[in-house]
Amino acid sequence: MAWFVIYLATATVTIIVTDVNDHKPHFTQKVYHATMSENYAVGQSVTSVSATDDDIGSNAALTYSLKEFDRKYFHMITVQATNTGVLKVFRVSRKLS
Ligand SMILES: [Ca+2]
Repeated sequence: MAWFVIYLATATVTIIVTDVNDHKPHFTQKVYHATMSENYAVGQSVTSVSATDDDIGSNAALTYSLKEFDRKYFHMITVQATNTGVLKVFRVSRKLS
């Protein structure tokens, strides 16, 4: 006899995009879904997000961040070259045993 125990967990994070003046940025998707393994390491990328902005130059430069509560397990980096945000693992919790 064998048992298969599958632990599933979900997390919802709120990503904030900020910019400089004039036109507001808009995320290219309202919701991003990502699946990650329990073996993900700290610093590993979970997903990337992007927004568009009708401004040009530095006014179109975007900064992505997370709400404070979501920073417990994730952190967000902004890739200036592509104007995208990357969600990364900040902390892992493995207290199942
Ligand atoms: Ca703008």
